[in-house]
Amino acid sequence: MKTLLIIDVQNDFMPGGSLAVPDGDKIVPIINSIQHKFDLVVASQDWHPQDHVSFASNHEGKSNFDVIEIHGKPQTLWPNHCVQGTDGADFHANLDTQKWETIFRKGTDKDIDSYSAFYDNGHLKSTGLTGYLKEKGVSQLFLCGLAADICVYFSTYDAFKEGFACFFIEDASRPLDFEEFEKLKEKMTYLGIQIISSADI
Ligand code: VGL
Ligand code: ZN
Repeated sequence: MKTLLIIDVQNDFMPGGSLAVPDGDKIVPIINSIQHKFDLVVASQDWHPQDHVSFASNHEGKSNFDVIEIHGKPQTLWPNHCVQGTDGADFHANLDTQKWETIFRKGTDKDIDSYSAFYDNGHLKSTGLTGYLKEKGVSQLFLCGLAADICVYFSTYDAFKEGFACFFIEDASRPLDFEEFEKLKEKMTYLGIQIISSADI
C-alpha cells in the first residue's frame, strides 16, 4: 500500500499568507501531478483555536518568532495562522483533494503545539494516524508539503520512528528556513529516510 501524506498545504503558508513559506504555492501542481501514483492519499491540516498557545498574540509583550519555554520545551511563537474555520486554514484552492481518503487535523488543543501529523510536540497525545495507516496495511509512506523544515520534517521523523519506510519528496515541499532544512536532510539521510524527487516516484 503505497501512500502519500500531504502536510498542511494551506493558504496561510502560501505567499501572501500570515506565515508564508517562500514559493509555497509552487508545490501545488507538483502534488497534483503525483497523486494518481498512490494507492492511498491522506492529508493533514493545521487547525488552531484562536487562543492557541503558539500564537505570539496570545503572549503579552512577545513578538512573532520569539522563542519561549512551554511545558519545559522551547516554543517558537508564530503569527496567528490556520485558525479553525478561516480562509487561511483552507487548503490551496488549486490543490486537488479528490483522491484524499481522509484529513487528520492537528494543533487543535490550545495548550500544546503539534508540528507532526502523528503526535503533539510533547508526544502526549496521538492523532491516531499511525493506527489508521497500519490498519490500512501501509508500508511505504511518501511525505510532502509545508513547511519542509517544520511540519513535514517532524511528521517524517515520527513516521520513521513508527516503523514506516519513509520517502521525503523534496520538490513537493518547501522550507521556511533553507539552512535548517539542509541540516535536517542530512539527519534524515543518516537515519535511512530517502530524500527523493517527484520524478523518482
Ligand atoms: C507549521 C509552524 C506552525 C507547519 C505549522 O505546517 O510547518 N509551522 N504551525
Ligand atoms: Zn501551526
